[in-house]
Amino acid sequence: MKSGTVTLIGRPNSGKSTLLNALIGEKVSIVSEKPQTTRHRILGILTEPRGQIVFVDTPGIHKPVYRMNQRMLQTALDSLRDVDLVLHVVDGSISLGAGENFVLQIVKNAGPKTILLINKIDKFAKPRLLPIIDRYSKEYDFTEILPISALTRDNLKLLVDILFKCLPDGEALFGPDLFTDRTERFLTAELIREKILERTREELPYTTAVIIRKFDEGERVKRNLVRIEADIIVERRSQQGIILGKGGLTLRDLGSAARLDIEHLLGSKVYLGLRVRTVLRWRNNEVVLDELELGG
Ligand SMILES: Nc1nc2c(ncn2[C@@H]2O[C@H](COP(=O)(O)OP(=O)(O)OP(=O)(O)O)[C@@H](O)[C@H]2O)c(=O)[nH]1
Ligand SMILES: [Mg+2]
Repeated sequence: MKSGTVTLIGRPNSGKSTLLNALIGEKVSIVSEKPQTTRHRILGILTEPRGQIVFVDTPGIHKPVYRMNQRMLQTALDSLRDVDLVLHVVDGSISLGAGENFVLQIVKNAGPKTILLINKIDKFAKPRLLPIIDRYSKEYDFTEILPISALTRDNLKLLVDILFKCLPDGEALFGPDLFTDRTERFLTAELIREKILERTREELPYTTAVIIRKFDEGERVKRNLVRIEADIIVERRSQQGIILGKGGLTLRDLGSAARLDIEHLLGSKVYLGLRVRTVLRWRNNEVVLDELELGG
């Protein structure tokens, strides 16, 4: 049996969480078209007869301004330690700038063997690939360079085969039915945040957080019902209005979309109560960041 830990690292929006979900076959980590979606270290566990791979999704590497972002960067950096392999995920459809160089430096200094994944090949023409491969192979001796599409699953089977080959022999770390280390409560908050990211623009995705106030499973067995109450945190009063929308329509709409996803996750009916609350400068507030379980 093979067993090992594999960390996904890269710029925001490069497709790490999409890849994690595709590899696991479950929605473990939320995805959006906005950068800085993932804020935590999230495990996705793949168990097969040939062994177990524990994938580690991380926040995209970016210049941190607020304490929240410093914690996110630290979380990503910490996730490179004591792992068997690193997957450096690059968005091949956009030009490579200073941000990518920064990630490359981190990967170079990290220690574990690294595979370069050039993602989103469904989105660009093949001739783009060669210069990217050329540039990266000059910079670092990657164990492998593999073009993939996390969205269309191109080359993912091959990737998993390569990973199982690279990983050491060992016993599985987690039970075969477990696909993440995260609680239902955490995943619920994330699903609500995902719906906010889908429906808001400009600074809202960055200034919003979700805290679960109540996760009542008292009627779960008898009535197949879980009662959940959550606070949507914003930084300014004006942002409260944006989340609410005209006549509360935006909040109602994102609430029902989130509820469907949460019901799917829990396999039960869900009552979801949402409240919008302003907490000034929460992104620099250590107490709030602790409550949100932001590492670093
Ligand atoms: N066309 C295409 N889009 C992709 C692919 N992989 C991811 N995306 C899209 O890219 C966007 C970002 O994906 P995420 O998985 O959230 O990216 P991430 O690297 O986890 O981003 P952060 O959490 O912000 O670091 C989403 O809109 C995805 O649908 C791909 O292979 N092809
Ligand atoms: Mg992500």
